[in-house]
Formats: sequence, structure tokens, C-alpha cells
Amino acid sequence: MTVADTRNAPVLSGPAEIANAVERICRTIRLPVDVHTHLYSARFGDLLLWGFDELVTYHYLIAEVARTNRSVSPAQFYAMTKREQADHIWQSLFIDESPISEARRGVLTCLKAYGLDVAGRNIEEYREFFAATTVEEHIDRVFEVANCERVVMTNDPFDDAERAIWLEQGAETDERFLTALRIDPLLVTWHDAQPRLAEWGYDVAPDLSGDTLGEVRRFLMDWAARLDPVYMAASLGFNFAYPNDHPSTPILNEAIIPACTELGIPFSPMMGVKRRVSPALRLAGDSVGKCDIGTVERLCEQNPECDFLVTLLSRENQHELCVAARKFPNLMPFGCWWFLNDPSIIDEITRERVELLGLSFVAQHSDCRVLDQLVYKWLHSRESIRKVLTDKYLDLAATGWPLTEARIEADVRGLLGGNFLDWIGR
Ligand code: FIX
Ligand code: ZN
Repeated sequence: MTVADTRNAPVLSGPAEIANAVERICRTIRLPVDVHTHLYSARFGDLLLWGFDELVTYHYLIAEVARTNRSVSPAQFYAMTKREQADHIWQSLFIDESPISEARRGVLTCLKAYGLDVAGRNIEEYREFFAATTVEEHIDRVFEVANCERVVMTNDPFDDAERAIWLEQGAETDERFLTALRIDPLLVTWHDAQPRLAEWGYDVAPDLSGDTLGEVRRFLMDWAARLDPVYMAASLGFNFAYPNDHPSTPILNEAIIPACTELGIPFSPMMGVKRRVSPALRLAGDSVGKCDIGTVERLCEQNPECDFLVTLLSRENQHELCVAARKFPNLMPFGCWWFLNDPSIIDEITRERVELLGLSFVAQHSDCRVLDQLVYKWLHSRESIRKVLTDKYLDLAATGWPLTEARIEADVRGLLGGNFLDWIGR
């Protein structure tokens, strides 16, 4: 945790001064790092999504429009052009009814943050605003408006388009974009991953025979050398088990965990997805399931030399994740993921984390898929976190404990990602 020298700093006197200090800090502190996003630096071209139509066709809003305007089926929606999809969502979810959901409010928060006329509801004006800027200029604008220093990308060597860019252009040069090596296929669809690794020159067999596990580790080390990742990650189903009689256990034990340990980076199991429960909705069709916290406990207990950066998708797993983190110092809970990234649930999760873990966690990640979401997801999250911390610091002050702005600032920096950077020594 970041330690600030606060011995001589002025003590905040009274609830109002404390509340004002927490508000100023939460609203203005520079975000050290957003630990999980699906954003890309400008060199990745169309892989980086940005602008009005991408904001409005975010898969969260596709799910909402499918239920709100049933005159258009998902199949009919996906047959539309991106612009037609955005027009349909704007009319159905913003004009025809109050855009009161979190994902809809987020679009409007972005437009307001850019100084656009939200009340005017003129989407051609919004489109012109984005059309008048280059992606490089817009990245600069978004990082400035979001007051964000760095984001962690989700870098997938199994994605053909992304892999080609890494192989052709080499290391990332925009220091605002850190990397994470995403390796779902190794753990979730080994039968698909194996022939691809073989095609890329790794001597791997479907039944893990021979030196398959050594070759998987070599694949990971090769990509770690290419990307310089701050963690390795995989999104795992709600029913993912460890250990089990599936290839995922030896691949974890003999390849992923040793590679992370050798590299000095955490492995990040992101657990709780129930894939494509509504196939017609495609990316918007994933749901959530409560996972077995025992899987997280066994990963941490059986691999004490490795650190685990863990986010779980089910609200019902959050309290037990806090308790598990009390048992395993190599477990770092992070973020309010996906269906949890809503003010009411961020509030609940952050309160129980502070009460059980103090400040030894990472309060949030944005999971942004569209660059502009960095603005709204953090404006909204800063407010949720502010409310929790105000209460908690007032409770602390009521004991007579002296509080200073410097100490609170150090605490908040840690919760907003500084704890992750300190944890990995970056
Ligand atoms: O696996 C993940 O990283 C998830 O965050 C995504 O698959 C998901 O679609 C998402 O973007 C949720 O916010
Ligand atoms: Zn994600």
C-alpha cells in the first residue's frame, strides 16, 4: 500500500472538512491505472472502438433494446448497419423512454463531459463532434477528461487481427497502454487452442503428451517477451473447477502458474460467466453464475509462490471473495465487474471490502470496450467510491483518530489502482 508521510500534515477537523476532503480527492485524483479494459492504443486501428455510434451500440445497450423494443428481433438488429443500429437504440432507449439505466446514463455523461448539448438530443451534432477529431487527438482528450494515467489492455494472441499487429509492429510504445496476456483458449477450449499452437510451431499434443506442457509454457514466455504483460488473465465459466480432470489443471500447474511466477506477474482468473445463454444476442447474450469460491481458495493455497488478481462476476460471490482474501495474502480482489458495475452494487461491494480488507484491494476497473466509456465509467465509479469512503472515514474519525488529506489521498490512489502497481512493483 502507498505510504504517505503524514506525521506533520494538518489534521482534518470535523465531519464537513473530512467529507470535503474525500470529495475533492475522489473527484480530482489522477487515476494511476485502470486494471482491466478492452481498449487499444491508436496503432491497433479499428480494434479500438470510439465515438457516438460505438458508444450507443455497446452490447449492454443491445441487451436493453432487445427487451425494450421487441418489434425488432436480435437477428433484424444485427442485420442493420452500425449507424442504423445506433439510430434504433437512440430512438428506443433514449427518445421513447427515459434513459435512466446505468449504461444509458453513461452515454449522456460522456456527451456532457465533452461539453456537448445533451438536452438538444441532436445525434448528428454528436456524430460531427467525433468526426472532427482523429483517434490520436481523441485518445488524448479521453485520458485528459477521465484524468487517467494508464489503462491495461486485454491482449489476445489467439485473435488473428491483434496477433498480426504484434508480430508486425512489436512492443507497445504508448506508455498509457499497459498489456495483459489473455489466454482463455488454453483453459477453456484446449481442443481449439492445441492445433493453433501446433501451427505456430509449438510441439503440443491434444492429450498433453510429450513436452506439451513445456511448449505451452514456451508459448506464454514468447508472448510475454513480446507484450511485457502486467498480468496473465482468463475469463472462466461459473462452473470452472480447480483441480479437475480437465486439461486446464495441468496447463495451470505446469505452464501458466510457473510462467507467471517466473515473470513476477499475477495470474488473473476472472470467474462467473455463463456464456451465450441467449445466443441470438451474441456478445450481449452472456449471463452470470455463482462460482465455487473453493476454486479460488485452492488456487491460492496450492500455489503460494504465485499471486492471483481475482474478479468474480456474481454478486453472491463477493462476500466470500473478501473472506478468501483475508486467508490468502497472494489474493488481490479487483473491480466490480460487468453486471456488478452499477452504483448500488459498487456501493455494497466496496463497503464490505473496506470493512473486511481495509485498503488491501483494487476498488474498480472499467472493463471499457469503447474508449469514451473511460470517461463515464470512472466519473460514476468515483462518485460511488466517494460515498462509501466518506462514511468510512467519518466512522474512523468518530473514534478520535486523526485524519489528514495526504493520508486519505494515498489511500484513494491505492484503491483506484495504485495498490495493483505497488503489488507488482511497477
Ligand atoms: O471476459 C471479459 O473480459 C468480459 O469483460 C467481456 O467478455 C464482456 O463482454 C464485457 O466486456 C463486460 O463488460
Ligand atoms: Zn472484460
